[in-house]
Amino acid sequence: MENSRIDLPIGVTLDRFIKSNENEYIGAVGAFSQLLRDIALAAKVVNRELNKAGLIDIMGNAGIYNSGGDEQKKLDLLANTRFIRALSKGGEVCGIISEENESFIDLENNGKYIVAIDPLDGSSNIDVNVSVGTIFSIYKRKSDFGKPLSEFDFLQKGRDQKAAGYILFGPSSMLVYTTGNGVNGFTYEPSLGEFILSNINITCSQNGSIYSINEGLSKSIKDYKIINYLDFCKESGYTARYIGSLVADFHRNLLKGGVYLYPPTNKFPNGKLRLMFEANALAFVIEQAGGKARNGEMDILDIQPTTIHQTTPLYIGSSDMVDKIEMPSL
Ligand code: P6P
Repeated sequence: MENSRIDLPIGVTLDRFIKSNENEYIGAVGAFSQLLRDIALAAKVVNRELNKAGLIDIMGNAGIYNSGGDEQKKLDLLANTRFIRALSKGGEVCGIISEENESFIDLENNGKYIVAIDPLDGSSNIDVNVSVGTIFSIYKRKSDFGKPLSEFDFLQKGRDQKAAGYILFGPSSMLVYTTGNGVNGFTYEPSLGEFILSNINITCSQNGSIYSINEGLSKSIKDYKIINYLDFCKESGYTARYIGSLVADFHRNLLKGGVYLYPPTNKFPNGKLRLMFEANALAFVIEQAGGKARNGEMDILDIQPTTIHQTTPLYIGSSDMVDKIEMPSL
């Protein structure tokens, strides 16, 4: 589809950008625009709470565990509540799946859209004031209106996403998203309470020299292609950068070129990252920016999910770097 985007200058607000490009969202009649606004609203609320996390008792563990066995942080639960509340009130969403909830949430309304969300990824870093992020995917409902939702509505391939993106809560907070027509970034201006267009049509360089992996896992990686690739990176003098927050590592690699790897390990034989809550959204963004996202055998976006919380190996970033990872011998 030719780029139907209306070119807008740096400095316009997210609201203006969404409104000006509403024609992209076929059949949206404003519903899709409102959904994007609902996500931005929740992001502003979470941003405010993260900024004062050190001052009020919302850090640390909540003493409960999510379905993936991760100990939930108080801020995980707080962010989850904020996004679910904003999406529920907006009325455009009929169902939600969240990394923090075991099963899907049927909002029992006639909303057109389904949202998959990781409300606060990398939250183990928040207690030490390191950047964290929210990752979201938007799909169309598949079942007929008026019928109860089922897993069928949620287990959609990443290729079927209508939009996807992330919010990076960092030195400055950013919302980066795509609707399948390029990738744009909006920087949050707290004094205005607005996300402002700051990065137009972001593209990921075809190659790069930054690789992101938890090197502490090296002894538990069995795939020789990954071991060979890590040796290649070191022999090539690449830079190792690993923040431990996927959104932060992904965003740096998107802007500077690079690749993030989370291969199968002894502890996570199918990979650690969630297909529906992390990999699919970032795979949509990276492909729209000219990069690649693979699981070692196929495009992430072509994986047919079988369970809501399934995990996947993830190799994502500059296309030439991702290609090299899968080469049998370098
Ligand atoms: P490890 C955070 O828990 C996360 O999901 C990603 O944000 C991050 O890249 C990865 O896991 C870190 O995992 O095993 O290196 O601590």
